[in-house]
Amino acid sequence: MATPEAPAASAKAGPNHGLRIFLFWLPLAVIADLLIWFAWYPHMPPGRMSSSAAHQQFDIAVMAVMCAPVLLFVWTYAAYALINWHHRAGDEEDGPPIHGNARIQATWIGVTAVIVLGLFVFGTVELIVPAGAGAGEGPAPIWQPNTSNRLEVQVIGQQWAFTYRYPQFGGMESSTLVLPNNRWVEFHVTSLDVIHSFWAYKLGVKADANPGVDNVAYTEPQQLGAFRVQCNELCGLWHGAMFNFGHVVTQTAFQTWARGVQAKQTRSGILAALPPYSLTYDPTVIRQLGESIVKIDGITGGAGYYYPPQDPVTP
Ligand SMILES: [Cu+2]
Repeated sequence: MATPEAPAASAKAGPNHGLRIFLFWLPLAVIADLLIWFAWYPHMPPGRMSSSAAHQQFDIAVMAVMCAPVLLFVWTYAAYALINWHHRAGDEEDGPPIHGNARIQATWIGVTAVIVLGLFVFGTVELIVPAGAGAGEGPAPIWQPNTSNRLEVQVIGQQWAFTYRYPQFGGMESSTLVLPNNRWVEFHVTSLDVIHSFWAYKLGVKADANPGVDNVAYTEPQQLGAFRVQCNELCGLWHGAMFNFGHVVTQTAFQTWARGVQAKQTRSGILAALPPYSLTYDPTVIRQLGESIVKIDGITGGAGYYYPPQDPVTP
C-alpha cells in the first residue's frame, strides 16, 4: 500500500523539488496579483461608467487575480521541469515509476476544488446580490434597486435603429439616449419587428430586445460622458449599422433636456401622433409603423415581416 511517505522517502537524497517550485512560483504570483489589482484593474473593460459596469470590472479583476497564479504555476513547473529533468546524454534509464502519491493527489483535489467552488460561489453572489449583471431580467425582475426614484427609459429596437422613449416626460422620443448621472435607470427593452439586442457596452448593460416582450434592466450611471449603443443580435441586412449614441449628463442638464424635448414634441404635434406609451407595441395595428416597415422592405427588397411587400409586376 502506498503511503504519502513512501515516494518522499525515496526522493530524500535529492532536493525537495516541490518546495523549490513553490518558492520560485510564490513571488511571481504575488507580483502578478499586485500588478493586476493596482495597475491593470482600474483600466479593465468595461470601465466604471455605471454601477453595472463597475461590478463587471470588479468581477473580471477578481477572475484575473485568481487565474494568474494558476497560469504562473503551470509556467514555473514547465520551466523547472525543462531545466532539471530534461534528457541528458548517455542517460537511457527510465524515470522511477510512481504508484500514487497521496499528498500530491490530495493537494491537487483540494486546490482545484477550492478554486472551482470559490468561483461558483463568487459568481452566484455577484450575479444576485449587487444585481450588477446589467442584463435584461425579463418583465418581472426578481431584483429591483431599493429606490423609487428611477428614470424609466423604453428602448425600442426596430430594423435598423434604436429609439428611446421617456414615459415620465409625456412619452417623448429621442434617437440619442440621454441619462442623468447618479440616478437609477429602469430600462424597458422591446422590439417592433425582429429580435435585437440593446448593448450599451460602457454602461455594462446588454438586454435582448424581442417583439412583444418587455425586458427590464437596471443600472446607475456614475460618470459623465458619451457612450455608444450597438445592436448585438444579428437582425438583418443593416444589423452592423444599427447603433447610435448616448450621454450621461448632470441631473440638471438632463431635466432641461428632457423637458425641452417634451415641450418641442408637444408643440410640433409629434407626441399626439405617437402611439400611447405602452410596454410593448404591435406594429400591425400602428399605422405609421406598419407603413414605414413596408417602405423599408421596398427599399431593401426584404420580405415583408408583417405586410407582404408590394408585387412590382402585378398592378
Ligand atoms: Cu438589431
